[in-house]
Amino acid sequence: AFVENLLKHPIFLSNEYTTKFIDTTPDLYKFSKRRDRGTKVLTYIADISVNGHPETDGRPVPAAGVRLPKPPAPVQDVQPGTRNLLEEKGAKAVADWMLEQKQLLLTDTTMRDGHQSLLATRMRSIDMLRAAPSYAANLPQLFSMECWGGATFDVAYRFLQECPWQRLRDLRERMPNLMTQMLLRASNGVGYTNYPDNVVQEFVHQAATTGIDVFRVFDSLNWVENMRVAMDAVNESGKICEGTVCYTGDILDPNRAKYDLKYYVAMGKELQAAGAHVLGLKDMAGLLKPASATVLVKALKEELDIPVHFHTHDTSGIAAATILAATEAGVDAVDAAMDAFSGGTSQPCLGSIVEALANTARDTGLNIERIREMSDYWEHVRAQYVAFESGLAAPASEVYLHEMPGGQFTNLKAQARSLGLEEQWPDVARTYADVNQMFGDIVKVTPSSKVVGDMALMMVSQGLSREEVEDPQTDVAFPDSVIDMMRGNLGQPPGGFPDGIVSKVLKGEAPNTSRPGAHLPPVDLEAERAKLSKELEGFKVDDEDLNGYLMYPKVFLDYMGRHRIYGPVRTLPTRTFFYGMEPGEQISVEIDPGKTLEILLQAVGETDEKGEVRVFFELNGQPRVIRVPNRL
Ligand code: BTN
Ligand code: 3PY
Ligand code: ZN
Repeated sequence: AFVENLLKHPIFLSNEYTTKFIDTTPDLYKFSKRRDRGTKVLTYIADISVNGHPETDGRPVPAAGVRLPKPPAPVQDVQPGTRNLLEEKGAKAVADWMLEQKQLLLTDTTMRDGHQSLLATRMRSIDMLRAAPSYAANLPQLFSMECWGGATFDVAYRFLQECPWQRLRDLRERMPNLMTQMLLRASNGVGYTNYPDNVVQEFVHQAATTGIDVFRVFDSLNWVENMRVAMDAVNESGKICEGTVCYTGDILDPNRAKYDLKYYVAMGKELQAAGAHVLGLKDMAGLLKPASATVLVKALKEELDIPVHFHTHDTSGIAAATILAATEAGVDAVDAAMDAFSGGTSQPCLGSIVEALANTARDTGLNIERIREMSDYWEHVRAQYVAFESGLAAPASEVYLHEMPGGQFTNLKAQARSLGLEEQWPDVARTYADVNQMFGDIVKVTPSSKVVGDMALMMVSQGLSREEVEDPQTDVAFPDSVIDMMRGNLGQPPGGFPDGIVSKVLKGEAPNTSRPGAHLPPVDLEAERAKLSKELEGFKVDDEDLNGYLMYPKVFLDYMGRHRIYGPVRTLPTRTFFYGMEPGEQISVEIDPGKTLEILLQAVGETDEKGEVRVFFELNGQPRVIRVPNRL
């Protein structure tokens, strides 16, 4: 029964989050269609003020003074940046320009991987959008702003009750001179499974239309065959295709010969031939050591004609040394997070890299004072999200043992805690490494990393060793994600999965070793649009909505259901969104450009016999009473 429960545990069901409220109160859903947006937002504030937000319940609370942080003032008019070059001369010209530059080019990851790796991806659009104009004015030398894709897409709908497309559109508008960058999981889109080819193509075209300039495309098993559809779509859209190799193992360790220097150079060449303008070198766990970086970057620079863009995580605490080694070896661009969002499972510290290279041949040209101001803003933003801090207090050399990606490390720790396995964390880490070997030593990055994590948690919770799992005599109930991967539904790792584990997991069923997209029938897009529109009672479904629905049907529908009740809650200050308001508190909320609501919460009444609470507001000076159920 324990296994049953474990496999049915919400985390295994890919974090599906059901809102009991809507399920049990369908009337409210219908009723809400007719309400105005102001009333909807008041309903949300009333509900959270009375019942709290389910996601911050029992978690640390921000300090009293933390309200709406103020971004640095723009110090000059917006100067031309990389985006202008892309618009004027095209993707190839940007790549050529990168090769000609002496300075190290920097991507700021704060708005994507920074908070994905430190705050469980919970940063809300309002905190990004307020900073965006200051980036455009004060830091026009940045190579790009990583601000979209990866886990941010579904977290926006699922947990933040906002539309990821709108976030992108708004950011694009506020940073007209800077290239936006996204992380795309190739055939897995921004999801956890392979999608039909036309779904991937549509998604890429929409992302390019809404505002992405640089697409970092990777495959979670480093299978180039599985990346072509996405890469071709990027190239068709005229945007920058950063074909990416994921780094694992250690090229200098003779015991990890599967992923040696030759392997990476060969994959780099394959990606160049497949149409990559830039080679992404994605070290998602932060395993590339300084000495290995020297060798690897030098080889890639010698063997390839395209620029190299390096991404790493500082989990081990040594990533800055690796960045400097890569810089010395001639890497063209690197990723870093603004100081307040750097270090630990996130990227290394942007300001420190700028300082370290000042007055050297690779001086970044970025203004350190502008960076400090920006980081000060981010520090205040981060303080609003203490509920989502992982509490990782120090660097962890253990990462070289388990090889968990930065974004997974703290997540898996939290999952282990919620399963009562916190004490056994070292065991989880060792088992994660064992599972990797049992699966044939694979690249571990979303979604393959989730599969390894599911398996490791299952083994530790049941006290199963690798030997027992592999023993044909023991009966093992494998997690669905493991069965799915062994069937070939995520594609193939180099050399394939080991026969023994495949037949044990599939109980003799034959796996599929060809590209999953080759046998997934295309989706009839207009039929899906019509179906969705019907489901939403005639709502006009635009291309962005359709693409969101195709990635995550249930998540999208749940989002739309809540949207009808609560309206544009993305415009609320982060403190209000997660904690509601205190009696006597007043906030300004710009629900549409130029349309601001002044909201004062006057008092919260007693719970009546129907179990409802009346919450008393003033909205733009007019009294308003909102009734919400007391669900505590
Ligand atoms: C989400 O589900 O995306 C985040 C939380 C929004 C849920 C709101 S909180 C008030 C109301 N009560 C629920 O149980 N759900 C909604
Ligand atoms: C993602 O796919 O979300 C990642 O960040 C992988 O590193
Ligand atoms: Zn990363």
